[in-house]
Amino acid sequence: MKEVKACLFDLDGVIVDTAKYHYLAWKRLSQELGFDFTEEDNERLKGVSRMASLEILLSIGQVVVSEEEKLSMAEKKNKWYVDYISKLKEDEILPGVKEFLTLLRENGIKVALGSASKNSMLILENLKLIPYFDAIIDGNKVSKAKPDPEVFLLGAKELGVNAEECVVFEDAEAGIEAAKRANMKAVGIGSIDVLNKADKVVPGFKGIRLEILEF
Ligand code: B16
Ligand code: MG
Repeated sequence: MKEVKACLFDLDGVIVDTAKYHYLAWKRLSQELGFDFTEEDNERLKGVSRMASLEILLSIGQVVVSEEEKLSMAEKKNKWYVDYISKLKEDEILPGVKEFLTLLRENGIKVALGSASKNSMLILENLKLIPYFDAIIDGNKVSKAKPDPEVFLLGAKELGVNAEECVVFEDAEAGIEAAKRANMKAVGIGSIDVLNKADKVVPGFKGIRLEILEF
């Protein structure tokens, strides 16, 4: 491939495991609605936008509500979620992430966030990671959810690089698809069984070197 000029990172599941806090908040909502929501069910919400996640949750519980009620449920869940992530500390950054971000900076490779979350600024602030990013693209800036490539294309645009010069790090299938549709290389963080459409898959960032960017 062309020389790599930028790396784009998903947030939840790549930089920090916020999925557990999403789970606790969705579970609380399901209990209020009178059904159970399991950790296995929660897998279906990874990388999915807030409103789409609510739709999945309601379908699991076979609950039918008006659009207005959906908005107030999503707001309620978000308040509980924000309570959790307000307490996030730097030690929750996933192993090796900070070291890899530092390595990229030292080698002149630009860094952007490409997340579906509308809470990404709060999370990055609490993790003290803002200075590591040259651009932050999140759920507040895009209208189309992954697997649409919008979030990553906007990232490349804000960084002033071409899509073919970007590598995306993602933990969700929809995110890998978004990267491929954007004409970028995709590194899956997690298991090859789930992320088999990625160009490479690694379990995490611990010990990762710049060679990961060679394709
Ligand atoms: P919020 P990512 C995604 O983050 C999460 O994986 C997904 O579970 C969540 O519903 C979505 O953000 C929206 O988050 O409710 O905070 O706006 O993986 O794209 O970084
Ligand atoms: Mg993710």
